Amino acid sequence: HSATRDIGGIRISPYACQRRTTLKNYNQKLTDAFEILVENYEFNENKEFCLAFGRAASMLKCLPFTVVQVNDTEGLPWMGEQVKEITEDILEEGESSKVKAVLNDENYRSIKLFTSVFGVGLKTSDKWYKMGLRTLEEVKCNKNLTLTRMQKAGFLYYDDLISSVSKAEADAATQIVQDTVWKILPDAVVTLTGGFRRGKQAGHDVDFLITVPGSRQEEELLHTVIDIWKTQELLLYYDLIESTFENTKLPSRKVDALDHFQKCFAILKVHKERVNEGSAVQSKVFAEEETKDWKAIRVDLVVTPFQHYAFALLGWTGSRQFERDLRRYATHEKKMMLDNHALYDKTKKIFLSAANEEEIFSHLGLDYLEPWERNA
Ligand code: TTP
Ligand code: MN
Ligand code: MN
Ligand code: MN
Repeated sequence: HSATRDIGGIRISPYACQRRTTLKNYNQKLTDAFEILVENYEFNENKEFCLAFGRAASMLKCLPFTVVQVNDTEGLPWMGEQVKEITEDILEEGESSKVKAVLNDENYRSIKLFTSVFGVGLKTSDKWYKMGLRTLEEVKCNKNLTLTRMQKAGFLYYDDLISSVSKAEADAATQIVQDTVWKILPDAVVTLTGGFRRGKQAGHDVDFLITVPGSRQEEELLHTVIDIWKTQELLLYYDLIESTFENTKLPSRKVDALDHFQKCFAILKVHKERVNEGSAVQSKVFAEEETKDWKAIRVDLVVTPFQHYAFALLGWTGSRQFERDLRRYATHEKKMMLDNHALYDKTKKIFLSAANEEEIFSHLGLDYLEPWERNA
C-alpha cells in the first residue's frame, strides 16, 4: 500500500506527511465535494468511507495541477472505485448527484446545523433529531431539554461563533493571551498553533500552546490567566481541564485520541478596537450606533511541560489529516508510537526526545515539512 507515483518529477506518497500540501488547492471543487461526503459518513459513523474520501481529498489537495479528466488521477493512491465515480460525475456533469442528495438530506442538514453550536456533538444532535427537532429555534423553545453550560454559551454567542475568525482577530486574541501570560511569567513561550500557524487566513477558533523553558512553573499559570481575565471581564465562557499526563505512559495507539495536557477551552470577549483590520474609521461609526463593540471568539489554550513542547506543537498544528497520517506512518513504517506527548521506538524500547519539530521529523526519517506545507 505504499506505492508511489511520479507526477512532474514529484513523488506522491500515500502518507500526507510525505507530501507538501500548501493552501493552494487546484482541485477545490472535488475536495469540497469529498469533504461533504466525509462529513455525512462521519454523521452516520461509517468509518471506512469516511477515511476513503478523507484520504482522497487530502491527496488531491497536494497536486500541482487541476484534475480535468479521471485519467489524470491514474495511479494515485486512495483513488478507489467510489472516489472515481464521484470524480467522474463532477468532471463530466459539473456536479455529483450523490453529493447533491447529501446536501438535501434532512438528517445531514439537521446534524450539520445542530453540531454548528459550540458544545453540541454528534450524540446530542442525534438525540434532538430523533425527538423530531429540525431547527435551532425548536431546540431553544423545547422546555424538556437541559442544555449543558457549554451549550448555553454556544447558543448565547451563536452568531459570533458561527462567523469565522479572521487573521486580524486571531492577532488581537494573540495580543490578549501574550499580555496576560507575560505579565505572570515573562519567560513563557506563547505560540499560535492550529490552522493559523499553517497560514490560514480564517479559522473556527484560535489555538495556543504555552510552555515555560527550564522550569515547572507552568502548573499555576492557566489558573492565574483565568483569574485575571475574569477581573477584566474578558471571559465569556471557560472550561479548564487539568493535566492527566504521566511521563511513563506510552504514546496512545488511537489516531484521534485527545491529549492529556492541561488545557482551557474558552470564549474570549475581543473588543473591535483591538482588531486592526485597516478600517479604523468604520469601527468608530459602528461604536456610535447601538451595536455591540466586541466579538465572542473561541480560544484553545494548551499548557505543556517544556520537554514535551515539540510534540505538542507538532500535534496541535494539524491538519487533522496530516496528524493521522503522521501517526499511521510512525506505526506502520517505523514501528514507533507518536502522539502529542512523545515518540516511542518499539524496537529499541526507548522514548526519543526532541527539542523542536525538525528533530521529530528526523527521528521518523522524514523530510521536514514547514507548517504551511501541512494543509493536508
Ligand atoms: P482545530 O482547532 O480543531 O483545527 P484547525 O485549527 O486545524 O482548524 P480551524 O480553523 O477549524 O480551527 O485543531 C487544531 C489541531 O489540534 C488539530 O490538528 C487537532 C489538534 N487537537 C489535539 O491535538 N487535541 C485536542 O484535544 C484538540 C481539540 C485538537
Ligand atoms: Mn483551530
Ligand atoms: Mn476545526
Ligand atoms: Mn482548536
